[in-house]
Amino acid sequence: MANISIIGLGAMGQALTARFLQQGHTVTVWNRTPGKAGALIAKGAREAGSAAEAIAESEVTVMCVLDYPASTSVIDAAASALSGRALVNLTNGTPAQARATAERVATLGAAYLDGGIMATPPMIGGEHALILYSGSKPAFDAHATLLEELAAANYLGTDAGLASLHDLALLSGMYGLFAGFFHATALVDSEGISACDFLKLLSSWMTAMMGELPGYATKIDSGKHGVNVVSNLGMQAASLENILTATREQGVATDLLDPLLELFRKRAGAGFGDEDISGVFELIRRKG
Ligand code: FVH
Repeated sequence: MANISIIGLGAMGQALTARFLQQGHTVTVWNRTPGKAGALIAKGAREAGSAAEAIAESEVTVMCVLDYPASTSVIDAAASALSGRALVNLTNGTPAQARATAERVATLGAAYLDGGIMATPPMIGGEHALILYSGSKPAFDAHATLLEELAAANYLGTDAGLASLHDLALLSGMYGLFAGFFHATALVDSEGISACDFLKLLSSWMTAMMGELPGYATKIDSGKHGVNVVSNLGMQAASLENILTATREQGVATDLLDPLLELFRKRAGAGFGDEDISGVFELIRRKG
């Protein structure tokens, strides 16, 4: 059993603390606003009077607060306590924020692991929860068993920004899926078809289309979008034009798909209409 400190008792911090307590660990908690630890204290948590006091109680501290300005203010306030400790920051932020925090924490003599939580609070400790980590490899190796109690732990490398990069990329994929769902459902909703009824058709279609992604990924990696083309971009641009025309005719907003049609037109207009739709990637990837 380990001593662990948790900073931040929002929805996620509460779930992380509850899981560690359930596993039998000694958990010290601190939250900016007092009064949020009651249920956790009843389960055995100890409440510290400051972030520095919480950090001093344990070899490893898990921080999960709103954003990086919040986590930076905690680190500033508790700077003197960090030397020789490990800080695992599960706060959502950008790769640049994670890298800057890693540098700052290193100057304070602490090991730093950044993390991206791919789970909601009720999922913590369950089989579908995943947390991505990057930063100090020795810290990850030392605490991996403990961290695995929260969620499957996937270590991505020593660059502290990698967990955030992957986290935000996965969330981008999720929002693309949600955007497709919203647009498709609005289209059928315009004729009174319920979202729940339509979802049966849509989800099996989307699952089938997931099968296209390995082929697109291969073309993106090779830069060869003109090989093994089954459904070329020119055809798909015409099809997307139809979708948007029908969308307008049905009185539905086209906002979610307009930018995609712009990219299709641009790529086809540049002479790549016979190539695969994966070529659109060349318009959005980082140049140089
Ligand atoms: N909840 C979720 O579904 C997602 C799942 C994926 C990961 N996210 C990220 O986790 C971070 C915390 O999210 P949360 O759900 O716990 O958020 P809240 O319930 O709103 O709690 C926020 C806590 O942050 C504390 N806090 C805010 N500002 C400060 C500050 N300047 N200094 C210190 N602490 C601060 C706040 O304290 P208080 O308002 O009670 O005093 C809460 O403890 C987040 O990055 C998600 O993106 C969650």
